[in-house]
This record gives sequence, C-alpha cells and structure tokens, in this order.
Amino acid sequence: MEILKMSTKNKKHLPKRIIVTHSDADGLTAATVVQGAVEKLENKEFYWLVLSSSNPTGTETEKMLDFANNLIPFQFGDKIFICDRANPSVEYLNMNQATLEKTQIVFIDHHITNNPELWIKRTKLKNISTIWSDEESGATLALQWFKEQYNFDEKFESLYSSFYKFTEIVKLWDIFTWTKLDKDEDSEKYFGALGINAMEKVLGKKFFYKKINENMNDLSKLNDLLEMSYEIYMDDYKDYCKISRKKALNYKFGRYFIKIYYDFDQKYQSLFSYDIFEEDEADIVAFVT
Ligand SMILES: [Mn+2]
Repeated sequence: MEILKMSTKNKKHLPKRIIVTHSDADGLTAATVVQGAVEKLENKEFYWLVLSSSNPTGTETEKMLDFANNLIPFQFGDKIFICDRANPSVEYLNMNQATLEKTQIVFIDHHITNNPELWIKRTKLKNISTIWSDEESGATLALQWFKEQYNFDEKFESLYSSFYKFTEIVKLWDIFTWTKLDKDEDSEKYFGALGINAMEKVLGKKFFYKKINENMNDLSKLNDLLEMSYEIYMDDYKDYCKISRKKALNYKFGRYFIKIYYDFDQKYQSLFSYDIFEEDEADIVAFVT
C-alpha cells in the first residue's frame, strides 16, 4: 500500500476526502479524476488521503479503510471513494456499520466479480452509491460518475474535456481493447494505450500520479514523457523477454496447453501474455510470484 497524498495534520479537523484505489494506470487515473473533480466542483478545503495498492483484493481494500480510519477516525461529512478495486466484504461493511454510516461511500469499478448486484443488497449500509460496467474502465467510470452528478455545472465542462481523451486511452489499455486497433490507422490511440502503461511502469506509481495531477488541465503536456517512457519500457521488455521467454514450464490440462512462469517481472506480465497468445503458443499463461 502506498500513500499518494496526505494533508498535513493542521487540516485534520476538516471534512475528509478519502480515495482508495488500484495502483495501476487505470486506478491512478481514476483517483486523479476524483481528486480533480472534487477540488474543482466542491470547491472547499478538505483533509485529503489518497491510498493505492497493487493488491486488488477485497481484504486489502478493508485494510486500506482501516488504515484511513485509524489515522483520523471517520466523521460525519467525510466521503470515501473506492476505485478500480474489489469492494469490502458484506461482513466487513455490516460489522463496521456504525463507523462507516457517518460517511458517504462511492464505489467505482468495472471488474466482473465486484458487480454491486452481487453484494449491495446484503449490506445494511444505505450510504453507498455505485457505478459499475464491465465495458468501461475505472478511469472512464470515475469521469462518468461526476458527469451524472454535475452535468449542469458549468465548471464541469472544462474538466470533462481535459480528462475525456486521456481516460479513453487509459481504458483502451486497461480492458485490452487496444489489441483490436490498427497500428497504422489508429496510431495515436494504439501507442497512447501502450505508452500509458509504460509511463506508469517506468515512472512508478507515485510519480505517475504526481505528474498526471500536475497536468490535469492539459494532459497533452505529458506526450513527451509518454513517448520517452514507451521507448525505455519497450527496450527493456525486449531484453527481458529474450532471456525469460524460454523459462516456461509446459503442461497439458485436458485440451488446454498451459505455460507457467515463476518470478516473471510483474511489470511485463500483461504485455507478455498477450504476445504469447498472439503467437498461439499457449491457451493459458500463469505467473507464479
Ligand atoms: Mn481497471
């Protein structure tokens, strides 16, 4: 778990805005959309706490909420945004009902296992709003959620236009629809999607978050950084694959051909498994770390 933003102690009497998110490009962009939108549209001073984790499980989400509440206990007027990651379990929500009821919770996600229809009716909490679609990404859903709330606010228009293109490209990467694009015809989108992933991996989570936050009014300023990251990442990726690709353990399970890799660097896993499928070398790729 990383702390991406934390206000100073002298602000702890203020209402809190807490974001817990996934620490990939999608989760970090979703958190930036939330932070940018709240700052512009609510236009008040808040105590900010932004946490991210690469562990996407519900148990980890619960740990992040516990961390936030232990730091400064939740109070009436606080808002919690859970982005691009699993919901806390119904048992956790009900057990902590008295504490969580003081807040407003916004759940923004697109993973099929977290569909609110699967869990929300079983919780006693009445203060959870949700937006979910498996055809979107965390980043695009975050923008959509604010659009639904602030559609008629004139301040929202500039915010929407500065985030729209960037979040769409993040989505292309995150739900892997970039693989359906034509490299030459859609080159801006194609390399944008790969570049966003590269930028998160090359810069690291904290610096990626910092950079998109600093430039949220004009994200095209990040183009140079994006191209540079892409070049570095792809060079490293090629070198890494030359050595690691042969280290697979091959299995057959029924009619499926499975490749298992031990200790394969996490930052190349998505792209690497895509390459394996493209070349039809396996039906299933598994990484054990
Ligand atoms: Mn995502």
